[in-house]
Amino acid sequence: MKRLAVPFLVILALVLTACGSSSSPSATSAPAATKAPAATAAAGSAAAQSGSATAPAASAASGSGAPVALTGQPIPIGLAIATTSNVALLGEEEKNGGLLAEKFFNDRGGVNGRPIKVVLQDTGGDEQGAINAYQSLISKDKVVGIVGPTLSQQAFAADPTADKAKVPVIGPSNTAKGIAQIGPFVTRVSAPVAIVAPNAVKQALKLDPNIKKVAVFFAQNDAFSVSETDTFQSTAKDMKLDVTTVQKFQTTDTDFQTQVTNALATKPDLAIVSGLAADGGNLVKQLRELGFKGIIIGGNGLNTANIFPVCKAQCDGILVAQAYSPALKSDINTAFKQVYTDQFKKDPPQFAAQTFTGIQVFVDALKSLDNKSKIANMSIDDLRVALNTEVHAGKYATPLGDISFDQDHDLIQKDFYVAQIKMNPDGVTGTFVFLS
Ligand code: 1QQ
Repeated sequence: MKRLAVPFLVILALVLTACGSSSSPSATSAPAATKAPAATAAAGSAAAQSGSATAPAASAASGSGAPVALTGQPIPIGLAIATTSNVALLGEEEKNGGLLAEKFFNDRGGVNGRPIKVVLQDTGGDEQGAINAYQSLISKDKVVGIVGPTLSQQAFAADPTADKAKVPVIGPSNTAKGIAQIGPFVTRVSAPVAIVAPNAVKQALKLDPNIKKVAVFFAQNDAFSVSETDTFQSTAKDMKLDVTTVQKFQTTDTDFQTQVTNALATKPDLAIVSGLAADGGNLVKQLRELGFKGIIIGGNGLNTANIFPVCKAQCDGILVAQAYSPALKSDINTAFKQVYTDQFKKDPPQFAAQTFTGIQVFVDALKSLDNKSKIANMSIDDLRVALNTEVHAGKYATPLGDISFDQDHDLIQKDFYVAQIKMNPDGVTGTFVFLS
């Protein structure tokens, strides 16, 4: 297979290049939901890399009732994530993990000898962009399933579209409460914040057992941030900490002087920030600039090295709970880590690992489905429905550890960690150092 797949993909790439058909309509038309000047450069560089991998799958153009594809043609799997707007600070790592999965699994024989094609569709940072991307993947590319979108805020808007069309969705980074409840075709490989986030508070208390007073900040226009702050606030109360203030902001905000000043007046020992990368990074920066010396916990929206250009040296010390550790010992994680570090010269971050895992779950489920009844003989509609059932029923050995899905088709995952950002003396580069 290895020998067959590579020339085939090369030919496919040449044909697509010659046809000039690699553009992504929703990429350009989706309005950006978030804008923050401090992150523009970083978001811009992420955007500049996008668009190269969108290739309409030649296989399934024959209408929804026809067999999904001719033998030997790649199986299209959608990847609907943000590669433009400030949300690309998070989506860029998902793109890396998702596209790497295509080659990784094709090098290992694809789906019982048939290659997959990961069809990347940019969602931009807002809800409508995600809906557009889904519609294009479902109707034009005829994907068997979708890994996406980047934000829970987008999932609540776009996943119902896939659910109605009976197209299975696996959320790579949708951690808010209620994602699996969107509908029977929606699941995720991103553990909910309710399970992941409390680990960061426990770690903060280990580092400083004298913490008593907590200032909490959250982005009120973002579903994940609202869900995460709920978890952080109840964890703090469960641990007998005093939440002295709850400060709200918007993911589009760049100036947090008012919130920070209000919070500092309550003399907190710990600050907890639930927002996205650009706003969250700027808020951390301003907390330090205005004199906050205590520990800062960043939520999942700050879980990327792409915040380094935003908060720079002031990112140092931020604690972030993790649903992935590059140090996990397993065959699949060792192999994944190897190919990732070969390509990107650093350990895989959580969002890359989760997106890789989303593609893997589809590949593994397609294989086991094909072993039971040949998928080449199925209509695309039947295949999507059967694949959804297969996804929810399976057990998977992934870079995130062993995972499966519960009776509500939500994720079951065992291992969680906490990392701390360590900035280098240059104030620009840094790493996530795993503490537990
Ligand atoms: C969500 C998240 C984001 C911070 C992931 C990028 O966890 O929206 O659910």
